[in-house]
Amino acid sequence: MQFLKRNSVIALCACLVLVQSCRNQNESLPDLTLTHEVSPQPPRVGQVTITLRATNASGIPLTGAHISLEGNMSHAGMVPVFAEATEIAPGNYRAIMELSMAGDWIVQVHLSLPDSRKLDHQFEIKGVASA
Ligand SMILES: [Cu+2]
Repeated sequence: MQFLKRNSVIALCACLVLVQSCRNQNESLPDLTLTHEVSPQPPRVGQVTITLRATNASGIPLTGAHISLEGNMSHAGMVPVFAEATEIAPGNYRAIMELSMAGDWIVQVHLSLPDSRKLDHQFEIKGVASA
């Protein structure tokens, strides 16, 4: 019995540590889901359309966010490209980004909500084909 008790105390501690590390990762916005879509697929050099959808944990659209994007290539020595997203439907944001070279791109999304909470999110557009 004593042994069981000690085990459950250890298990509880482990849980707390896990929860704590999760919280730290999402500290700024625990309640936000951001999904992205890139078209055309497969992507080509030139203009790509990036559609972002921001919702809270219950799937309610987050409206009125300001979203700016920065595209960088995976290799050094390139000038980044920038884009601003506009809200096309509640919680849906669209940006046109000009990909200037074939290869792998990394897109950083800087989102700020009307209540001034901020989130940085990053995704890749891999294998952009030459035009
Ligand atoms: Cu490049």
